[in-house]
Amino acid sequence: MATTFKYAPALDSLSPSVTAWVDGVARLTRPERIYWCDGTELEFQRLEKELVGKNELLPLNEATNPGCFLSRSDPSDVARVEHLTYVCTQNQDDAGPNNHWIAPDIAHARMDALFRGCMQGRTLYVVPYCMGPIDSPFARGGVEITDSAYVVLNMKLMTRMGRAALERIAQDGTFVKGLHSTGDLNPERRFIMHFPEELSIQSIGSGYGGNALLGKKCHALRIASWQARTEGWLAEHMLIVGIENPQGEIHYLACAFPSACGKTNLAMLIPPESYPGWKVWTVGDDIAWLHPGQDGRLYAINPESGYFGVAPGTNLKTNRNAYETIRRDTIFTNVALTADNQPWWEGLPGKPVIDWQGRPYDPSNGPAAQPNSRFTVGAHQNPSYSKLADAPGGVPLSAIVFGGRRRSLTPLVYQARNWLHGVLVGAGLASETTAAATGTVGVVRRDPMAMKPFAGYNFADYWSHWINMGSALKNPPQIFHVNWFRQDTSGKFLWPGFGENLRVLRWIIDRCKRNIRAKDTAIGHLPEISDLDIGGLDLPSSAIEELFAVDPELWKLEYSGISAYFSEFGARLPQSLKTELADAIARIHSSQV
Ligand code: OXD
Ligand code: MN
Repeated sequence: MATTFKYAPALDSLSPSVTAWVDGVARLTRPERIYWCDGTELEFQRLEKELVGKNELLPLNEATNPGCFLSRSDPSDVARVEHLTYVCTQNQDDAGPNNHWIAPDIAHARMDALFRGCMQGRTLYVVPYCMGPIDSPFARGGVEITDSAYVVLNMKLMTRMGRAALERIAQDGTFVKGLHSTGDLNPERRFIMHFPEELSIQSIGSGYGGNALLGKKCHALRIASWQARTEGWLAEHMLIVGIENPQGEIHYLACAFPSACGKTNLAMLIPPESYPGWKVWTVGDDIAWLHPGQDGRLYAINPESGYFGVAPGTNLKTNRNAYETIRRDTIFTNVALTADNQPWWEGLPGKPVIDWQGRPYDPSNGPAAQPNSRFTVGAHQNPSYSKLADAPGGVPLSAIVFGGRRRSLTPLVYQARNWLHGVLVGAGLASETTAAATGTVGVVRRDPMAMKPFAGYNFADYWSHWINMGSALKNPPQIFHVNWFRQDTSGKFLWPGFGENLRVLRWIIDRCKRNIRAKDTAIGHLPEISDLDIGGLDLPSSAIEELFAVDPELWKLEYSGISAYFSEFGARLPQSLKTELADAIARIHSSQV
C-alpha cells in the first residue's frame, strides 16, 4: 500500500490512539493512499476541484450561485435507511425494542468482511472533527475515516473539522471512531452499525448524508445519547432558536420535530410584518445537546456548525433566511437544474430542465428534485445566525417544544402541566412519516421526542433519564406541544404556518414568563383565544375552533395507542410514566374537555 501522510507525522505525538486506529483500518481496507484532513479552505477547494474533474460535482451558475455545486447520488441511495441501521449493545435489552439489534461480535464479523479490501484503489481520508464549539466543555471529538471526498466536504461544512479538532481530541484523550465506505452502493450490502459501548460507528454502502456524515445522526444523536445518559445530559433531535422581543429580551426554545417537519424553517423564522421590532436568532436547526447549569436551568449547545436541510419547499416566502444562506458556497444534493444551470426544486419559481437524475425533465418521471434533496452549507452564512451559537456554555432554555405532523387530533399548541407530564407528551409524540427516510410517506407512527430513528438505547431507559434530568433542575424549561399541520375536512391546512408561527411562540414565551393564564383541559393547558394574537390573519372563527378542538373520543384512542406502544417496553418502563399516562387517561374519561 502506497501511503502518503500529509502532515500526520507531526500530529502522531498528539494522538497516538488515532494513528493506531487509522493504521488498523488501513490494514483492513487496503486503500491506495491515506490523507489526513487539516480542515483548511485550501484543502476544501482542492477537493472540490478534484471532484469536478471526476464529474462527481457539477459547478452551478457562478453568477447566480457563486461557489455552489451539485452532487447526484445513486438513485437507490437518497435517504436514511432505518431498516439497515443497528445499535449493537452486548445486551439486546439495552438497545431496546426501538432499535434494530445484532450482537456486537456478529456485527463486527459481518462488517469486517464487507470492509476487507473495500478501499483498494481509493483514498482513505482521515477526518478529525469536533461536535460543539472547540472550546466548549460540552463538545465531543470524533474521527471519521471515509473513502468519499464528498463526505469530507460535507463534514467540513457541518462540523468544526481539521487540526483544531485533532488537538482537542488529544487533550480529551477520547474520541468517537467512525468508519465509512461507500462500498459498492448495493443496498444488499448497506449497513449502519453503532457500537455505543465502544464509542464507534461503522457505515458501508451509502453515500447519503444521514448514513454517511457520521458526525450528525450517528455520533451527535445515537452515540451521544448513550454518552449523555452516563454523563448526566441529553442529546436531542431539536432545533434551538432565540426569540427577541422589541424590548430586547431574548428567550431560547429547543424544539423537537421529526425529520422534514419544519425544524429548519422555525429555526430561521422571519417575523411577520405585524411583529415590528421582533427578531429571531438561529442557534441550531437539527440537534441540541442539553446540560444542566449551575443556576438550575437547562443549557443548549448546537453540536453542528452547518445545515443539511431539505431543499424542496424552501423559497423566499417560506424561509428567506435559508434562501439567502444557500445562495453561495453550498453543496446541493439531488436537486434539479434550470436551463441556465441554477439549482431548482419544487416550490421555487422558474422551470426545471434537467431532473435530479440528470435526465431531461419529464413530469411523468415524478418530481424534478428528489423529495429528500438537500443543501449543505456553513451556518455562519445564515443572516439570523445567533451571536451565542458558538458560546461554549450554550444558551439557557425557557421552553422545550415537541411537535409532529398530524392532520387531526393535536391542537395548534398546548402546554404540559409539569415536567413529568411533558415527558409523557414527548414520549407519546407521533407524526406522519416523510421522505427523509426510505419507506412509505404519510403514515402516522410513534416518534417519541422525535428520536425514534436516533435514540442510541432503550427508550424506557431514555424516558427514565429524562424524568431524572427534570427532577435535578431547579428551574426546568416549560414543555409544550405544537401542530402546524392540522387540516380541515377538505385537506386544507388550518394554520398559515411559517412566519406566523411566531404568534404561537409568543404565547409560549408569555406562559414561560407566567404573564397569562390558560385553560386547564384534560390534555394540558390550552390558550385562551384572547391571549393568542391572531389579528390580521384572515382566519374564519371555525378554523380557530377546529385548531383548538380536543375530541375526547379521538384522545381516548390516542392514549390506548400510547399504552400499547409503552407496553412493548415491559418492566423497564418507568413507573412514574405509567402513572402519568393512567392519570391522563382518567382525565380524558372524566372530562368533556
Ligand atoms: C435530517 C433528518 O437529515 O432528520 O436531519 O433526516
Ligand atoms: Mn434531523
